[in-house]
Formats: sequence, C-alpha cells, structure tokens
Amino acid sequence: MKTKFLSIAALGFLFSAVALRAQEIEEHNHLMDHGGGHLMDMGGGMVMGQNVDTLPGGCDKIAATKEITVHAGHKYAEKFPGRMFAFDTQEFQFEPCTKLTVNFINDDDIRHQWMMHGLPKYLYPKGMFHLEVTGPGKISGTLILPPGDKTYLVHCDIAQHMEKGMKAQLKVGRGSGDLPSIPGVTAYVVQDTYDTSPVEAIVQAPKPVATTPAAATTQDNGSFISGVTVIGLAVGLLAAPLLARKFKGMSLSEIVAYVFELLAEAIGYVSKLVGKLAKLVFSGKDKTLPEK
Ligand SMILES: [Cu+2]
Repeated sequence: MKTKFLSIAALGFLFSAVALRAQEIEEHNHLMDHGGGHLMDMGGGMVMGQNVDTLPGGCDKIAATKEITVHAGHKYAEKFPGRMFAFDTQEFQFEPCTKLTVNFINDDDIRHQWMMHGLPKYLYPKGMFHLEVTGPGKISGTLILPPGDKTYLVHCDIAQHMEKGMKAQLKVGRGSGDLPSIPGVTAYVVQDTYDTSPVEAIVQAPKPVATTPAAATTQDNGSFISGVTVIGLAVGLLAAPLLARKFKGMSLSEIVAYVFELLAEAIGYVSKLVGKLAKLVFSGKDKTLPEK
C-alpha cells in the first residue's frame, strides 16, 4: 500500500515536472543569418534591422551600451482597463547613439512583436527594428540608436494588438513629445464613454494639416525632382575632394552613413529653395496676367 502510494506520488511529480518543462520559455538563439540584419528560425523567431556595428550618421561613437529585457503578454494588460495585450514596460529612454540590445520575451502562446519605427532608412530597412517570436519564447536583437531628440513608436503589429494595448514609446535624448494611447502614460486618441449623443458630437474632428504652397509645389511637380537630382549631383561632385579629406581614417560604413545623412539634408535644403523660387516666379506671373 505504502509503495503504491509512493509510486503514484512519484508519477504525479514526474508528470508535473514534464508539464512545467513544456511551459518553459523557448530561447530562439540559433537564428539563420540572411544578411542585411535579417535573422530568423523555423520556430517563429525573427529579427529585422539588426545593427551591431554601423554608427548612424551624426554619431561619433557609441555613447553607451545598454541591455533591456521586455516582456509581452496578456497578463501585463490586466492593470490597464479595456486593454488585452501589453508590454511590461511602456516607456524607455536612452542617450543618443546608444547601442541597445533588446531581450524580448513573449509570455503568451501567440505571436508578439517589438517593432520600432522612424529609424533612419539608410541604416534600417523601412526605418524599422523588429523582433518577433511566437511564444512562449525569447528572442534578442541589437541596434544603434540615432542621434538627436526623438520619440520612437514601439508596438506589436499583429492585427489589433497595438489598438488593444501593446504600444510603448522609446525616447532618444529628451524625445520629441509623447505618443497617444500608451497604456498608463497617455490618453486614448478616442476615449470611449457612456455618452449616448451622436458620434459627431463626441469624436473631435481631426485638425487640418497645414500645407505650405512651397511644399505642395515641390511634391506635385515631378520635373523638380530631376532638377533637384541634377543639382545634388553637381554639389556632390564639387564637394567630393573636400569630403575625401574628411573621410580619412573613417571606416566604409561610417562614410556611407555620413554621406547619406549629408545628402538627405542637402536634398531637403535644395528642394525648399526650389520651392521658394517657384513660388516667386508663379506669384510674379499672377500679377502680370490682368494687365494683358
Ligand atoms: Cu502582439
């Protein structure tokens, strides 16, 4: 009798141990490197936009090396009424040019992502740094944050997961303000209420976007783009000997990052200038028309 009880107890212990083992977080650390910062495995783990060594334009060096662990799951939304999914942390802040490793742990039995937007596109495909894992699982990735004060959106892009709460903000430097609908941080864009008046009375009309005539001209007229390109090329050719001196001692990736940053600035400046010129020319024409 005693031995029977003991063997049943042992069996029970064994089963619960197996069950616990099955619920453990799977570590996705044997990823296939597809190049261009894109790594994945067959178990639902993916890293996109990984960058461990290329300095973004405007960064002289890696300012700090940081590592964070972020959890994603249904249980982290319990403290936020009306939300279904959340990260365990909603706000992050780092020094510009920080090398950041994110250990992303998905505690749910479904797919979740850590998707960061608004990064420089010459360095991060689509301007994104992305970790994804079908859980329960853990995946890690590294990026180097750009310079400047900016607030970056971090969310899970699986349908409705952001709307249901899986949204955070990552501030570089002082950031550039707060994003809406961050659970526990900022209010919903459209706050739901028990109000029974018509929708028009509750929902605020979106603010009209101010468009300057200069911006409209450069965007609408395709011929300006080729003009800008030609001017850009000319400036580039003229500036090349000067830059060659500056590039001495820089690695190829540093040079590429620097040139792209410079080009983006130059194109922005020239297109603004062309827009202003066009405005001048057109307003001049308008004045002469009635006299004919
Ligand atoms: Cu998700």
